[in-house]
Amino acid sequence: MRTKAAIAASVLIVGAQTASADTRSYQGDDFSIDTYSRTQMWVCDQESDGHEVKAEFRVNGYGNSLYLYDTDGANNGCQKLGSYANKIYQHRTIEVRNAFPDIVGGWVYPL
Ligand SMILES: [Ca+2]
Ligand SMILES: [Ca+2]
Repeated sequence: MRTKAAIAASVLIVGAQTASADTRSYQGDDFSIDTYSRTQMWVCDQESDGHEVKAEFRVNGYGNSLYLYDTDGANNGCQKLGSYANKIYQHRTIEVRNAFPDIVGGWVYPL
């Protein structure tokens, strides 16, 4: 008589660490994040509060701030901009409000 042994293979899924240390600037749950070794900018609305969110960011070699907008006020994915030839060296999240001052997240400086 043959005995069949069932072997349960358990697969451990470990959260993948991205190659670069992506850095986030939060405003509430909304955030901006640099990705792809600081060459691409994302801005992610996580609140569905009707307010537009934008990332203000600066890239090495450019004098002025650049902006990336998530305008629909809904938590439905991130907007992306890049890739840049040079590195993003600072960014922050800003919630845009029409009748009130914008709410500005802290600058972050990705390494
Ligand atoms: Ca918001
Ligand atoms: Ca959105």
